[in-house]
Amino acid sequence: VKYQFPQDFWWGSATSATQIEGTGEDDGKGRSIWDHWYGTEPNRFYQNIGPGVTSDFLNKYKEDVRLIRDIGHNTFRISFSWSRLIPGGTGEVNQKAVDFYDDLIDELLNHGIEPFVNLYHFDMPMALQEKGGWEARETVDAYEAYAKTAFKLFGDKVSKWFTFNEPIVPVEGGYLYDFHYPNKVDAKAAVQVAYNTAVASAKAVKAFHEMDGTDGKIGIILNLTPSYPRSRNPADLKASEAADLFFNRSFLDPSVLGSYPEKLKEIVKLHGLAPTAEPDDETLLRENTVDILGVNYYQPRRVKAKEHVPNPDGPFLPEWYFDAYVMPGRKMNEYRGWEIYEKGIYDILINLKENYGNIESFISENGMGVQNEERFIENGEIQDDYRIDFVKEHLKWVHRAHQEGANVRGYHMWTTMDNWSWSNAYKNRYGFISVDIETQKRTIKKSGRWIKAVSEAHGFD
Ligand code: BGP
Repeated sequence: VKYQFPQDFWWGSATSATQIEGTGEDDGKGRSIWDHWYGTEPNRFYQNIGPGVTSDFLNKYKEDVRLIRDIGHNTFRISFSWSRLIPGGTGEVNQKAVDFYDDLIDELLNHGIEPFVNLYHFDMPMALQEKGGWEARETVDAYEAYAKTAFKLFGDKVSKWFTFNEPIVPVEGGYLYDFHYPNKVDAKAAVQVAYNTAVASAKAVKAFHEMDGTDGKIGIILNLTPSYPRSRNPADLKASEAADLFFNRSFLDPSVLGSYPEKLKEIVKLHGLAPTAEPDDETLLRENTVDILGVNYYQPRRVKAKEHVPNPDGPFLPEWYFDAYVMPGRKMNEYRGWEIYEKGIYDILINLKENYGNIESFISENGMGVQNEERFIENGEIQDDYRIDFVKEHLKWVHRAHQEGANVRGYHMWTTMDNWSWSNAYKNRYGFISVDIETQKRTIKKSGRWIKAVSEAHGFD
């Protein structure tokens, strides 16, 4: 085997509750912001199709666990739906949800698959959103209580926990660029939301480490979009550094190093955006950094100096500091409009090695959404060679980073089986396993057979 990975490398894929479970009837789930947004307000997204039934994991999980075993996974990421477990956001626990997650975890363990559990994947309980969501400090307390409940219920079976998936995305989507509920444009709120999320994460880390008899690990999952300047000109370099501060280091530094970059604090202060904090927060953040980091990597960010000075009377956006652009001639996933730059994954891992204490990490998402994959069916199987190539080319760079000493422990693709997506519904399909949304029939794609062979050989040629 030319590209050999360690015997204990984690091979798997990732999912999230809202995207796979389906709401379920009579199961006591409270509403999340997604149920609300798609259920009661028209929104501007793809055909206005909400998460409703999606891939019906709630009912199909036993069959799905067998399929996950059939594609050779030794690990698999789920998220808990906060509003399923605690319908009101705080208070009473929903026993049906406990039974569901408990049985799912048992099922995975019985099939030799280690569950990775993420506590929050974009899905704020509506009951808490109505009281301000992440803008409100009470939500931090509610989240801490939720995390403790989850650890208490499942801490004896689950040993890999994650506090958040891509916490910068709800900041951008909900408070800057209008693609998540509550879809405002308000930089002051955005900074407060980011800050409260980081504090909530540190509180969960602290609670986990203080729990009796746990030998598990707790981490955070960040979407890192490495910033590449157009040139070595000081203005381009500065612009690129700013983008990195806003979109990567805003969570990477507090989560892994325990403090915010000074330059980011300066910018935030300069614009009068400093968040409201509590006196103990600084110590809390410093003392409760994560054990492990999940890296979601989809695309790089190409950055150049601003060509036009922004209007100082307009609302503040990070783009006051840089222009993003698409580099001509680059490989693109045209379905999503994202550049494909495989070396980015290596640059991230080397950066973690050199500047973040070589923290234990894994690739927690990387993948390729493609439209109308039925086109590629031959002998009843989707021939997704493009996905195999995509994963392989990224894995080659992961391999190289590992060879050079990066502490990377695994690779999870987005996603296991085709599912609903936040703003594109079912348009782009990402799975190793296809799902016919009408009939709920599952079929393993060629890439599913391929990843099984890779995990069995611990690598590929
Ligand atoms: C990540 C999210 C996933 C998933 C993925 C694919 O940012 O963590 O939940 O949706 O992106 O992106 P999309 O579904 O928007 O094409």
